[in-house]
Amino acid sequence: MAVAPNRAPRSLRLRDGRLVRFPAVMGILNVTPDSFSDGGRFVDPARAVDHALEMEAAGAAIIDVGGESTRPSGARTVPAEIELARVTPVLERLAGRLRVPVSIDTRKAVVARAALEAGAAIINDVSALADPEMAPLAAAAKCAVVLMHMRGGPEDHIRLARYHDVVREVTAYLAGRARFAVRSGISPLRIIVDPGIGFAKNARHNLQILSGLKRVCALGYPVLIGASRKNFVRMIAGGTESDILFGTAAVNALAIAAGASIIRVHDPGPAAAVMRMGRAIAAARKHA
Ligand code: PMM
Repeated sequence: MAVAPNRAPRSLRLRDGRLVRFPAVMGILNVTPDSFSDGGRFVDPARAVDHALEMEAAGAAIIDVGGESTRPSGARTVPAEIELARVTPVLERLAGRLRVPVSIDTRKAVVARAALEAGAAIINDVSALADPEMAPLAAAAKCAVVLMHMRGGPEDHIRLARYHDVVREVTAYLAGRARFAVRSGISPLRIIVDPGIGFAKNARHNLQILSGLKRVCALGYPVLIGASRKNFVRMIAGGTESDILFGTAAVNALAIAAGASIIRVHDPGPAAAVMRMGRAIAAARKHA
């Protein structure tokens, strides 16, 4: 059953009528004490809101709010009550202040439901609808969903990083989860897929996915890439602040050139500049 549009749509229409044009920058707002890059910085809701507004001003077209760190190597599963206590005050304060839509980065339907009630428009689910309540919730709410590839929980990332052909296996998994989403009543026009950079993947797997990204894009769904500041960037580009920033920018530029629709980043300013250049070059190609 072909469920995806033939080519990835150029934009995403949200349930409230707002349009996100691709390629788009998603700014990361981790309200967690332990995320690998920004852990602890935005636990205070007032600071979190200020940072969301700064990211919007810098060019983020979506703000992704998360209350559970899923970073590889040792992130602990957080009980739903704690996740809710972290994200709800931030979502409530953001409502009416942000012009751009909010996505909720969660694996738990109970957290997603509360976030949708507080105004979120997108569910970013790194477990690709593993919670049995998640797909019915997304279908009924008519919200967009990000389906990401990973294996096991954050604690098994390294053990499970074994593939014959990582691009083929990840693409097949995403196609399967998208079929499941459509069977569950989620419109194919509301599905975004994500190969899950760094999730049960070593540096070589991440590079193989990025170099084979066109095969993921050929699924016909918008593709999200979250490479920002991840370990493989530090390993390859170098560990200084500018190495990490430029290394991330290089990944994002190449991902957009390969057809990615959304880049998820900690630093929306540089990412938005990369995206503007990408758009301009693509537009010039059309007129050539
Ligand atoms: N990475 C992290 C968390 N959530 N969601 C998606 N869709 N894709 C990702 O690559 C992703 C994610 C971990 O990184 P962080 O701790 O910097 O948020």
